[in-house]
Amino acid sequence: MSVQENHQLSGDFDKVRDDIMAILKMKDYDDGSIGPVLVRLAWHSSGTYCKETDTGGSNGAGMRYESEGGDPANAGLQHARTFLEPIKEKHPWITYADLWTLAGCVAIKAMGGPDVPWKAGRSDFADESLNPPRGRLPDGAQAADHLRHIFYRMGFNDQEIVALSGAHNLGRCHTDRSGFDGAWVVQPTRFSNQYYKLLMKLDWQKKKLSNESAEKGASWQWVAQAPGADEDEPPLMMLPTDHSLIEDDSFRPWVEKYAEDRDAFFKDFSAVFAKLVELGVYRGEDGIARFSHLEKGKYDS
Ligand code: ZEM
Repeated sequence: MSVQENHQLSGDFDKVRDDIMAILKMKDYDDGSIGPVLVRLAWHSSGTYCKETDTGGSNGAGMRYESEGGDPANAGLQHARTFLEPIKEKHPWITYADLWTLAGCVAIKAMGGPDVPWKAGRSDFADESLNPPRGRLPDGAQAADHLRHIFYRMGFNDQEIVALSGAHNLGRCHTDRSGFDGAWVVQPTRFSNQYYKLLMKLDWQKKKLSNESAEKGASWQWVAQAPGADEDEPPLMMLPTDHSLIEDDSFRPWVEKYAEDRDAFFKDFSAVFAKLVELGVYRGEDGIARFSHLEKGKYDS
């Protein structure tokens, strides 16, 4: 057993949490916080899970390798990984797979969101042979049927899809990453249910995007001026997938509920984000996660 495996459960996770908290504010980065991009890192490391084949998910930290890290769907997340590197250096016993998921949970809480239960024990792949194939993460240019295809594969239902989408209260789109442009809410470093309120309330219009964006698969998005904003301020935005939540008869009631009931959203978001970062993480009796159900059998014997 490696040194890493011996210590990865007994390390001081409270110290790691404190060190993550201490790097969240960054004046010159986006809206002054790296919290949103850390949340996206946790999500994209987990969102490759497929329940049929029991592959993908946060265990393994496959994004360290080109096949996953270089996926255009993960554009920009190299920044998140680099921001966390000093923390890994200071606490070398923590695995990347644990650090990336923990950082997302810490960031959610620090930005005013709910406590998300988090458990240690993920391991890091020794090479990229167990990495999931590309193409498992959602494409914002699509609509409700695509969201179902992607999130049902992970084992989520319609309510959970709408709750997870509320993460778009945080952060922004970057033309040089996804091709989409702008933030969903006025205060994108504050966790709230504004995303749902704005989806319901504003007069969203389709806007064509630049050729540079179109080349990344983002040919248009929804835009609306924030309430009370000057005309020269950049508008708020919604992805086609975000807006599809209010066009769909099964998704829409959940948008309405979360717009009206902040506490219900916080509670449901906490549960669903905790479920997300646990996908495909199977711990043995020693508390250390195995790689895939096949490998699990091998390790347990
Ligand atoms: Zn996102 N997301 N996402 N998301 N996401 C972006 C940014 C962020 C979709 C999507 O295409 C995009 C979830 C679900 C879905 C965050 C969290 C979560 C961006 C902008 C796109 C295009 C990337 C860029 O240009 O930098 C789609 C289609 C989703 C399907 C529902 C879920 C689930 C999330 C967490 C629970 C966050 C925090 C960001 C902001 C990142 C940042 O850098 O500010």
